[in-house]
Amino acid sequence: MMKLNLTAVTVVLGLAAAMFAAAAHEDEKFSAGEPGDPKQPARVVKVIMREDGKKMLFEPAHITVHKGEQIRFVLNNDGTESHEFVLATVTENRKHAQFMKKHQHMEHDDPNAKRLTPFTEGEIVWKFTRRGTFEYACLIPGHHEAGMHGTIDVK
Ligand SMILES: [Cu+2]
Repeated sequence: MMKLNLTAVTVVLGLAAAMFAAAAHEDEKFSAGEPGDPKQPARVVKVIMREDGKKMLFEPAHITVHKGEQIRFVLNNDGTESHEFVLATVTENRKHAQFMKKHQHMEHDDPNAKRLTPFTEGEIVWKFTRRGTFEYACLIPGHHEAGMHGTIDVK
């Protein structure tokens, strides 16, 4: 009887933790702006993801855009590992990176993020509606630390 109760409590706690984790991930706000409209004109910005020895990087690592501008990010993974491009504030990306360390299976399918396997290309259309400094980063564990981040200044 005692054992049964403990099992039930464990299951309930586990379920609650999983629900909380899912909610935390889905409740993302897009501080960097909003998903773009692919039918509207957009300035194309090419971003390459690759490794260089022990380093991992984005090229370019700095982009300037104007408030209200829509950008079509054309992402190319020229590396030999999977990489991702996650657009958010620095704080949001740090929190998200911590979350991903605990949930390594997690893959992004959000409008502000794209994961690419080696030698593939992808796109994100994004409208920058707020001034400020935002970040694009690869949140795969170890990649940010290896240098995989860049900044976007919205003026
Ligand atoms: Cu990466």
